[in-house]
Amino acid sequence: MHVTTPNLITIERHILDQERQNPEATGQFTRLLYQLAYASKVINREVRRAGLIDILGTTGDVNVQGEAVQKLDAIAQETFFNAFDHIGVLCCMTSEEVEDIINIPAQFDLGKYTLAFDPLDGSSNIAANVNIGTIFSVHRKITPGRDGRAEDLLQPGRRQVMAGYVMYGSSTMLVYTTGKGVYGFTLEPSIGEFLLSHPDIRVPEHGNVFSCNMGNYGHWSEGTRKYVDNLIAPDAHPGQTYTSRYIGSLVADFHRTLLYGGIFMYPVDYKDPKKPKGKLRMLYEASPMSFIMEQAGGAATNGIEPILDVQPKGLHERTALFIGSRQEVTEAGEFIRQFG
Ligand code: P6P
Repeated sequence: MHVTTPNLITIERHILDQERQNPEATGQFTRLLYQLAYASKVINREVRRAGLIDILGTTGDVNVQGEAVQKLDAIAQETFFNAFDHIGVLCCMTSEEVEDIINIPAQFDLGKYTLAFDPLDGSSNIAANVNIGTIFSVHRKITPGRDGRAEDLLQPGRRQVMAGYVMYGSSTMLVYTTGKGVYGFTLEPSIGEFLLSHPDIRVPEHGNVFSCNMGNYGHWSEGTRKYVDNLIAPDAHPGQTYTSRYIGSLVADFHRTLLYGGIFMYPVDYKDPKKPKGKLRMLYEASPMSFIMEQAGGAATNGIEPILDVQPKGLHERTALFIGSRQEVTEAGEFIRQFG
């Protein structure tokens, strides 16, 4: 009996198909994506067995954000660095876990791309077995000379050439865009391959889920508070009611918003009116997620302007983020424009 295997499209086959469609491709992108898939599988293995061997808990170190470094963070950071330092595709990197720009070791070739990444976002949720994720963003080098500089990383998100994330949840998914749509791959553990499961993801024009940490409501701007009040007011949206979902892990909250629609927001916090601050980091959280969301037909702003148009000034600068279905993000912006 002839056994037919379903037409499985691995991420490697997808990447090669994309390369074939790009006449000036040099293969650097392909190598980068291959390594992203490889590093994700290694981190996935560590996340899956974290509960079984003693790698939960913290290393005792504190990262540049002042957050306790979870052991899995450290493993994920090392895994990413070791996956990319030698492939001759990057000129420099930046990571949530490392204060300064990460240079490519002298013994390795330099390439024409930069990589910004959060090796394990949402790690404060690890012990509770909540979905966590890896986020990455790629730009082309723009400064002269071979060595990467901060200016190569500090580019508006509109210039990204690739962005994506890996979510370690009930299944492990890798979602990415290179500016030609958004593709989702699900890891088939028995063969160790990411298989195309979500070709051309599109976010609904409107969704009835809003996602934010209501514990911060008292520190938001008047416009943000009025927007949320309006979402839950009984007669504000005839014929539709909004429901609230908040996981507290960006990749998980974002992934649900991408697939189901609605809005995820982490507004500016005015606890200290003289020093309003965002929480999410621009280079390796807001910018890549905004590239993906716009590619899927959605929108992403800081409440005032598109995230992708903002010129970053610091490797770890933070921002407000309103991201999701075009209808909800636009409405939030209208309240903030009107009420501040
Ligand atoms: P809060 C995780 O630490 C993170 O950076 C994002 O993954 C998440 O969206 C946010 O912080 C959650 O912040 O203040 O609601 O716990």
